[in-house]
Amino acid sequence: MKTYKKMYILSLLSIILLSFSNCSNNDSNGNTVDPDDDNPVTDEYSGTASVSQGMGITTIDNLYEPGIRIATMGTITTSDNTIWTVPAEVNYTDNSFPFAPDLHNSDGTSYNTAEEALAAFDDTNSIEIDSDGDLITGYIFGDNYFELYINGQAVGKDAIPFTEFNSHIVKFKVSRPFTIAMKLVDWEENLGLGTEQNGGFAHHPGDGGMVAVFEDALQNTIAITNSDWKAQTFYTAPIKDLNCPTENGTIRDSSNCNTDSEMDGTSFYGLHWEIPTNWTNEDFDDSSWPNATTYTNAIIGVDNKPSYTNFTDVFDDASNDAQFIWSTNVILDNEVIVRYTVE
Ligand SMILES: [Ca+2]
Ligand SMILES: [Ca+2]
Ligand SMILES: [Ca+2]
Ligand SMILES: [Ca+2]
Repeated sequence: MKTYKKMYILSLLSIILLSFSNCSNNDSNGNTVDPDDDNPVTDEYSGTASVSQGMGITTIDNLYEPGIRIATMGTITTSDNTIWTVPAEVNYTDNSFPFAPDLHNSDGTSYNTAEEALAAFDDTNSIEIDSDGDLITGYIFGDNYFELYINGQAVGKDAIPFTEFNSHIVKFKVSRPFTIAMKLVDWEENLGLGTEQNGGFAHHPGDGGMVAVFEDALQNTIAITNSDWKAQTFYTAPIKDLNCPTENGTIRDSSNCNTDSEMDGTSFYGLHWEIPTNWTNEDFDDSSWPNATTYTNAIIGVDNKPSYTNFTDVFDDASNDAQFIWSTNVILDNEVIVRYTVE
C-alpha cells in the first residue's frame, strides 16, 4: 500500500484529536458510557480485514477525462491506522505498463468482429515473455478495469478504468505451461464506499465481472474463464453492518450483506486486505484460494454493450463458452485477483 506521508500525519493528527474528543465518558444525556461502545469495529467485526468507515480522500480527481463516469482515486485510513489506496492500487499512469490494444473502445478503435480485430492486430504490440514460446491471443471484457500479467510480466492494462464499457485484444509469446494473473477492479464514484450514483440513488453498489478467452496461433481455444480459475477479494464495500461478513478459511463471504441502494452512504464500512507481493508470479501458491464464482451474462448485464455483443462468437462459443468470473460477491467485492495456469 502506498504511504502518503503528509496525509498520514494529517490523519494521525485527526485520530489524536478524535481520541481527545472521545475521552468524555458521558454521552449527550450525561450518562456514563463504556468507551469501547464507540468502537463498532472491535465490538462487531471479527474478520481479518482492516476496516474503514466513511468516504476516502481524493488524490487523483480523474484518471480518464473522456470517461462518462469520473474515475477518481484516493486513500482511506482504516481503524488500525493503515492507509489504503481506493478503489485499488493500479498502474494506469505507469507508462512502463502497456495498454492492451483495443477490441472495442468508443474513445479509441472499435472492431465489429473478433476476426476483424485479429486481422488488424499490430504485431509490434505483441508482448514477448519467451522468445521461443507460442503466440497466444487473448480477448478480454472487464467491468470495469483489469491489469493482465503472464508469468509475472505485465502484458496489458484496460484503457478505460470506469466507463464507457470497452474490451481488449492482447497477444503474447510464451511457453506452456504459463500462468495468467489479473487484478480486477469494479470502480466506484464514492471512494471507500463502493458506490456510484445510479437509479436515482446517490449510493448504488455497482457490480464487477470479467470474461476472457485465450487462443493459440491456430485459433484453438486453450483457456476460458470458468470456475477452474482462482479468485480472491481484497476490498469489499459497502458493508452496512460489520456483523454480516463471515470468513471460512480463505473464503471472504459477504453474501449475507445488504446490497440495497441508499441516499446516504456516509456510515458505510469498507473491508481491506493486503495483496501478497508475489501474486503475479507463476510460482505463487494460490492452492488455498477459493475457486472463481461464475455469473451469467444476464447477471452482469452485457446485452446492451457492443464491446461484448460484437464478440459473442468468442465469448459465448457453444463448444467453449467462457463464463463471467469474480469472487463470491460480484456486487460488494471491488478489487479481485484471479489466477489460472494454462497447461
Ligand atoms: Ca474498462
Ligand atoms: Ca461493487
Ligand atoms: Ca462496475
Ligand atoms: Ca459466455
